[in-house]
Order: sequence, then C-alpha cells, then structure tokens
Amino acid sequence: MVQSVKPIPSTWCPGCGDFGVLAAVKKAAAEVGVPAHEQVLVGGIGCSGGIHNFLETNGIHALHGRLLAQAVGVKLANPKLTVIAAGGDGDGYAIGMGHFIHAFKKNVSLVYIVMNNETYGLTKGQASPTSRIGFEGNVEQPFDAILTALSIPAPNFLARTFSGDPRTMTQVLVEALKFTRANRGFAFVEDLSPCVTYNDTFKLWREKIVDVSKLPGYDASDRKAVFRLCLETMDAGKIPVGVMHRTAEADPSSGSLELKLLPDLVGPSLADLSLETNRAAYAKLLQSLA
Ligand SMILES: Cc1ncc(C[n+]2csc(CCOP(=O)(O)OP(=O)(O)O)c2C)c(N)n1
Ligand code: SF4
Ligand SMILES: [Mg+2]
Repeated sequence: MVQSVKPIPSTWCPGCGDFGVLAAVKKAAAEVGVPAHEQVLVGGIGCSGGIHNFLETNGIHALHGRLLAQAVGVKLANPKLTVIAAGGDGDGYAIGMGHFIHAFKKNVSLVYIVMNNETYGLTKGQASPTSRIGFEGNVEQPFDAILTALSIPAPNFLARTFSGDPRTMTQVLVEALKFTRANRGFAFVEDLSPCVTYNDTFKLWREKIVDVSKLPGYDASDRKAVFRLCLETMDAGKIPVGVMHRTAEADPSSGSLELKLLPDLVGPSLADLSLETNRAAYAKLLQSLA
C-alpha cells in the first residue's frame, strides 16, 4: 500500500552507513526540486529497506526481493512520478537477482539504490552474495553488481558511491534523479554502506576505494573501457567507485520503457476509464469477445 506519512525517528544503529544514503537522498531531491508528493520511495526488506519510513514521502515497504517489480509498476501506472527503489545487497542480489538483471534491459526510468554492506544486516550478519571469502564461513566468490550491470548493453545510468563520502553520493544522486526525470531510463547506484554492527568496513573501504571517474581520459559512455578499468582496479586489490556508465543523450538506442509503451506519459492511473467516456470502446471490446 502506498502511504504518505510523516517520518519516524530512525531505527538504524548509530553510525550505520545507511544514514549517509538517507542524507544524500534528502539533499539530492531538494536540489533537483522533487516535490515530496510526487516522489515514491519503494523500500526492500532489510535494515536499508526501512529508509522510506525516515523521510517525508510516499512510501511502500515491498516484499523481500520484489521492490523493483513494485517500483516498475508504480512508474508505469503514473510515469509523472519520481520513483526511487532502495534496499540491501541481500534483497537485490540474492532473492531479488532475477528482477535485478531484468531491470537493466527493461530500462524503466527509476532510481535504484542498493546499500551494499556485504551482509544481511537485519537478520544479524549472515553472509550475503557480496560477502568476501572467509566472512561468516563464506567460501563463494563475491558478486560484483557494477561488472554485471556493465555487461548488459542497455541505455542506463550506473554508479558506485561510498557512504563515507556523502557529498559525492549526493552529486551522483542528483545526476541519477535528473536522468530518470528526463525519462532517459534506469539509474542504478550501488552505495558501499557499512554495517557497523556486523561488518564494519568503513576503514577498509576508505583505504581501498579508487574513484575511477576522476582518472585522466575517463569516458563514462565507453562501456568496454570502463569494464576493463574496473577489472584492473579490482585486480590491484582496490574497489572502483564513480559514475560507471552514462548513455549519451543522442544514443539512438536510448529510450525508456515508459516512453515506448506510453509516449504521452499518461499511465492507467491518470487515464479516464469511466464508462461514460469509454462506452463505445467497451462496446467494441465486448463485441470482439462475443
Ligand atoms: C521471503 C523472506 N525471506 C527471508 C526473510 C528474512 N530476511 C529479512 S531481511 C533479510 C536480508 C536483509 O539483507 P539486506 O538486503 O542485505 O539488507 P540489510 O539489512 O543488510 O540492509 C532476510 C533474509 C524475509 N523477510 N522474507
Ligand atoms: S544492523 Fe547493520 S545495517 Fe542494520 S542498522 Fe545496524 S549497522 Fe545498519
Ligand atoms: Mg545488506
């Protein structure tokens, strides 16, 4: 159920990385000028997914791993809304993985923020798909969302940020919001957001992060070059962050799903479905079924 509510005090542990995301979402929405009543925040299940409770906005607490299905539904029902989906690495990359992959190719204009803390925070610190080998007995290779996203040649906006640098996170979110509000497509932002209670990686990540987008000659529209740069950075034991892909506005393959399906951007929730207006169309439909 979509609810417009006053924010409640946060239930997160003091120092949780998710506070950086909350601050950045508030600042970016204010900078871009998104009115609270035109914004819908769809939260996943997990500590991170509670974010919509701490903002004055319309919010949905989605099913575990199904926040993207609900966010896509909201956007297609009313493309005039600004939709932000936000959840954790467990929610997005484990139970939600199927929806995650398809979101890039669907290319609906919404912002998806994954607060990656490499653990299931809410359920007390089990290994997640992004956990490093050795964490809580994990023996599997960690999953990398940015490399996966770069491998899908869709006209998206892709970025990785760090909660320890909320200023950059705000700038990236401003870009992501503008991208989706211009109906250019899906904007994915993975924020490295440490769980200070079960996996405090603030210090480690601060040392390992490299903002590849600041390197000389960097071009965020060159998917292949950025993929190679990310791999090289990871091979050197570092974590690449920055804007990883930004499809050029003039790219002929650009085009969000809502523009393809609803070129006038009037979704079913705005359409006049009354019997009076549509009597002739209904009669024709009934006739076709007879
Ligand atoms: C269908 C279903 N399976 C399992 C759970 C238990 N559960 C609640 S939150 C969660 C994982 C949360 O991890 P993540 O998405 O990384 O969020 P975080 O708490 O780390 O922010 C799980 C497995 C659930 N609520 N529903
Ligand atoms: S358990 Fe971890 S992720 Fe959850 S609120 Fe506390 S610090 Fe944040
Ligand atoms: Mg998590």
